[in-house]
Amino acid sequence: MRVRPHRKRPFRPSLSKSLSKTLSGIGNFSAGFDKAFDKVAKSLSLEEFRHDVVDGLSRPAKSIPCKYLYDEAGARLFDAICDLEEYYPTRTETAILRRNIREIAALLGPRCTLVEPGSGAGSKTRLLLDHLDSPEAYVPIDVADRQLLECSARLAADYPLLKVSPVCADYTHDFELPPLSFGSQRTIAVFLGSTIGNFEPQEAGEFLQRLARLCGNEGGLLIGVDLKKDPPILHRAYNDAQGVTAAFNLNLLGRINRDLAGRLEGSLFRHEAFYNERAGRIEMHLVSRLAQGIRIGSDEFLLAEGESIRTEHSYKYTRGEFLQLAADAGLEVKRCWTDQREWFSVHYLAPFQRDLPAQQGWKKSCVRPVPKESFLWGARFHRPTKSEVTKENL
Ligand code: AVI
Repeated sequence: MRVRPHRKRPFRPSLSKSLSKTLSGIGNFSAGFDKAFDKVAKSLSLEEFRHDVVDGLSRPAKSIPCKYLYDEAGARLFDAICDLEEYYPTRTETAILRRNIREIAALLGPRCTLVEPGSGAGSKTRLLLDHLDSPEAYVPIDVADRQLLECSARLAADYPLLKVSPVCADYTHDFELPPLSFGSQRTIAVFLGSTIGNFEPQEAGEFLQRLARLCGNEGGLLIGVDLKKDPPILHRAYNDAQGVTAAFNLNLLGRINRDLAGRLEGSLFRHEAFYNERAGRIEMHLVSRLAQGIRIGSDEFLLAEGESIRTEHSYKYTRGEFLQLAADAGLEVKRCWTDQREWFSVHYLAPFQRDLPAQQGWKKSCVRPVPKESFLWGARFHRPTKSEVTKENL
């Protein structure tokens, strides 16, 4: 329950002007690194952070958007999660990429520009860059500005022929991209790590549409998707024995204290993550150990004992569900690779219609007619007909 009434402001900033910062050290990034770093503004303003936290805590079911888990400490903790024995997605996806890298490189084609929202530590990018035929440019996009710039500097040094153009932005909003006319043949969006699962299904569809527009008719999208599996495996992955995921979750409280003059006591919360089978998602929460009042600047909220703040959803898909999500966004699954246990999948998607003028991007008209509809997770999904589900794309 929220104690002090707070005036709700209509707050929908266009990040394209105010918050996203594009660096321009293309081609010689490492030399201008320090200067460039100074020039980068925080990609998420404190004002927006405060608004989202206050808004989320004012709701009957309290929540904070999961993007705020990734400050510098959060990004490092997430990297540590990726190395955990229990957290299978990173390992499994990397193995899929390694096993199929030649075929992937052939599909992506020569002289492409890679655009990678949420580029993080960028380790899988190197695997791609090592195998692609003369990649032209790499555009990593991330909110964790220091990590983004450090990785970009290292890549620029290691791949001297590659134009590296980092963009510090919250890719869940519209953001400004550097001109993508690097002389490359096509734009390929890379969205690995199953981050698509952190969007609500409807948002995931909208995000895929934006990526489709970004890539245009000649381009494509390489995306990693975590698959539905036995709940105990999922439970272990988000409740590791060393407590790294718990630290990652609880770190959000420290960030609120630091950036928003919050007064939250970490020891009064516990990490909780469970698989919600009906919704097909892992839910991560911070649960209050006792009834308490929490202050964030001048706002105060009451939490009952056991009441939780939801900090993340991580949706898991079947291959058919993801095929449908992509189809609704105007994208066709050209190829899908998976591991033997079918725990994880990597898809190569391309727009359905290849004859639209470049830059025109996705249009309603290029989505297949919807013969049947079903309702899953409250979002509209098109159930593919038999003829759409070919062996090749499943
Ligand atoms: C980034 N994302 C795909 C991770 C996931 O699995 O949903 C974030 C994460 N949260 C807890 N562990 C990992």
